[in-house]
Amino acid sequence: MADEQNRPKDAKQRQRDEHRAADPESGPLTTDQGVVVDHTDDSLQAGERGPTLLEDFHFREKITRFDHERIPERVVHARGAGAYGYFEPYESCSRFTRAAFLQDPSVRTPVFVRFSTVQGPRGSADTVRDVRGFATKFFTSEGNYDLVGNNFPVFFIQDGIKFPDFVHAVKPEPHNEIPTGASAHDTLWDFVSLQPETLHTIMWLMSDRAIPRSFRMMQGFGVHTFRFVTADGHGTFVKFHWKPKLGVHSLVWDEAQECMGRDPDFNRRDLWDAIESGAYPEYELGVQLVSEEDEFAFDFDLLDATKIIPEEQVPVQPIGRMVLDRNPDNFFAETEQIAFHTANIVPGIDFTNDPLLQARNFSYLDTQLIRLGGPNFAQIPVNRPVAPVRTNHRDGFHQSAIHRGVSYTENSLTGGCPAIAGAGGEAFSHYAERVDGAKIRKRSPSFEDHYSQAALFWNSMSGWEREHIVQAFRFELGKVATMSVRERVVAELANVDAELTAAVAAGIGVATPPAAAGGGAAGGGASSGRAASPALSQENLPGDGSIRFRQIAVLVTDGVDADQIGRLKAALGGDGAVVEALAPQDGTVTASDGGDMPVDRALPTVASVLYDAVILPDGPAGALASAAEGAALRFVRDAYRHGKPVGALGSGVGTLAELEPGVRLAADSGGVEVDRGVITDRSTGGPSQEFHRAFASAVAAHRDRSRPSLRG
Ligand code: HDD
Repeated sequence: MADEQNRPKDAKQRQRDEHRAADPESGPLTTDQGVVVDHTDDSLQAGERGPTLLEDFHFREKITRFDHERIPERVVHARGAGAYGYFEPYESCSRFTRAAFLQDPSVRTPVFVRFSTVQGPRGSADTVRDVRGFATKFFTSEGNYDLVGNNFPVFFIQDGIKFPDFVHAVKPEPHNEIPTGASAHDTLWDFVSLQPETLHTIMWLMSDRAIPRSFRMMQGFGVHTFRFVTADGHGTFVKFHWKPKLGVHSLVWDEAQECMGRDPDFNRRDLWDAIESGAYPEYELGVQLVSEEDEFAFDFDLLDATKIIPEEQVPVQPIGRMVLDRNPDNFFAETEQIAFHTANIVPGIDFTNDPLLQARNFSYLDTQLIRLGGPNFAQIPVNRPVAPVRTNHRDGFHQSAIHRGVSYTENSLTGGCPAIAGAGGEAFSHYAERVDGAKIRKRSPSFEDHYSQAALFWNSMSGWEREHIVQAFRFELGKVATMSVRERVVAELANVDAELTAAVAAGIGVATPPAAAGGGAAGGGASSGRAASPALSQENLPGDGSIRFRQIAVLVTDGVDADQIGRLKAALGGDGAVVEALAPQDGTVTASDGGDMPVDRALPTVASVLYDAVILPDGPAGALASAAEGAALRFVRDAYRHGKPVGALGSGVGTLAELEPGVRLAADSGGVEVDRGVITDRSTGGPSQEFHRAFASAVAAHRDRSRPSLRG
């Protein structure tokens, strides 16, 4: 926080200063009217044991204000967490867009990003299986630009008119409001089974992409094909990609489920704490560009939001980076009241006729009107553009501007102001796309293929990713009570891949249907063509090798070598990781030299699922196992079976074998050994540089995929 005060402020931060409420330390408690209050713990009453008096304006105001604290939560994406930061382009993008914030590498544009889950209410757990929202508001010099994306590049439906149907299906069942934050129930899968267009995105939902380890470790996508427009009016189709510097990493389902109980705020806390500690999340913005001449060069329609443009076909060009470096001051004022709108665009960026996008362009404004209680929500500090605002809009609920002068165009009384800029120059002008056609309510035939890209995704997955997808389908469909729904979903899967279908069917008590001829491929579903896009596999998104703000547990007990713990903390902490000493109880442990060593946390208050890796340091072998009464044992076993890096030093290697008898240890070579993410060094004194390097690179790689327990 001290750092925050010292850093130079951008235009948005300076604007926030203007709106910050009076500092509580600057004087005594007052009413909303500024009247100083003498006492706030007893209401005004007639006599010591008498009734409360209506004239107690402080009491009435206090209770009324409390009664009115809640506003409607977002109908979707209710649970979220956000942060401020900045975006800077690598170089001028003037060749394909005139957008001012994409011109000058020396200009930083302030941003606010809100990450979210979709299905659950505001109080639901973070680590549910769900799409994650990734919405960015750029406070550009030409007005606010909102890129309201997700961590999947595709969406469940093709036309926004189906959005209420989809959301009603995925939300909890209407009669009992179960399940919270989960898609594993009949209505969602009934919808899926009847709407083949959902299938591609369902493949993403069943993959580990739907349970990210951290908002700092997931991609973001604009999903739709948008349009870049140059200063001379030339248009280029564009898809937006955010790529996290730390790589794309996920939880495994077992961990995700346990996290919901151990820390329902797992992702929110990670984002907050990382920023507080100075480990600022960073993402690279990339674009896929398609010239207008190539609009029909693909075997899918660019306007169909259930399709990606494979990166192997159109490479992603990096154009800039975004860093999130400030937490909000107040969750409600900022993260809850931020209002995104897909139609908030700036000169140089425009829409396409994607029917999903067109519907969104109506829905987001409409939803803010009800959620934020009227049309003046752009005046709420978090939403205010840093560009000047001069409109003829007036009045309405919660008007906070004191407008002067007349409010119509044209006028002669205020000198014709605000002036009309006219076409060209700084004004936004809509891209002059030629459109003509009959009014019809009909899906374009070019949107018809629902299977090829579902299969492309499946074909692009590594072995472990496929196993996790099969397990996810089995879990979700196994929760569906209606057998005919299970059967219909499996019949749909038969259009994607025969192996996938058989594996899912076998787990949910459904007969494997005959292989479908879907996608034009006889016998094996659309996957038989075996087209693959390596860019889709998380295996190929390792990140920059950094372990910034990764959480590493060191299990300690009496007799531990305190100097070794200090060296571990220095070495891994030097890489940006958080290293915590966990002991059976809080306070201190007695180190081998007889001194007290502080403990960071008591083992029973935490769990392996909250850490990325664990180390068993040198110390009396077995002491930890007996002293921790099972907490250490469970910690190490969970870490091991979840494929996390496990390190052991000196006699800690013996403790590891005692706690997890299933562990495979390499033969003692007298130095550092690495076997499937288990890094050991039986010599005393360490950690050596070699151990440090091997352990840090295992943490950066996130997980060893070959552990038998992870293979299902
Ligand atoms: Fe949406 C919120 C992303 C389709 C209607 N959506 C919302 C948020 C994100 C997305 C990230 C949360 C914004 C925030 O943090 O405040 N939505 C998407 C993506 C879509 C998509 C990537 C498909 C490509 N959405 C979509 C459709 C409709 C909506 C088709 C309606 C026709 N979405 C909404 C909404 C929400 C919303 C009801 C709820 C709260 C809000 O807008 O501000 O208007």
